[in-house]
Amino acid sequence: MLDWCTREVRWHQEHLRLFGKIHRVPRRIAWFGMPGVNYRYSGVDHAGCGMPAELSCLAERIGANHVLLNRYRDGADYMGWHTDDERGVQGPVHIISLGAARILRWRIGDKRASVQLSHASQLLLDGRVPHTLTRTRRPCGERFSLSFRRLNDA
Ligand SMILES: O=C(O)CCC(=O)C(=O)O
Repeated sequence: MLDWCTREVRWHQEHLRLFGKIHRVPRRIAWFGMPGVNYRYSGVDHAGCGMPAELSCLAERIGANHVLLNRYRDGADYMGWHTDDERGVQGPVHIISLGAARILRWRIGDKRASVQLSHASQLLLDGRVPHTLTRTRRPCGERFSLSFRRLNDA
């Protein structure tokens, strides 16, 4: 799967508009979903055009119909604080990690916690919980995350 992510997946550099300014998203992304399934976040559509064979077995077992892939090229790539409770998301998000280990932090009320996501680990996350994949200054190889979701069909 790591090899497939590195060699076969077509990665995109996304840009988001925040308070009228265009920002480069600090990671690369790709997505796959069943036709008719759209994951919209930060005002951008990520519509499904089919699930590749490499993901379909896992997606079926998890009960997901959409997968967002993130590519963190090194420790400078990250994902800021956010929730995954957009309209149409059903159940938890399943995050599978590949490659370098990175820290995911979350907060519930005033309580904060973190976990190291190592290669081939799976994390189930309640999408209402704010979380972040932080930057790191220590030397760090490439990491991929595959986040599987069940979304309402269009
Ligand atoms: O890369 C990660 O593990 C975090 C992924 C994530 O938060 C998301 O896809 O919403």
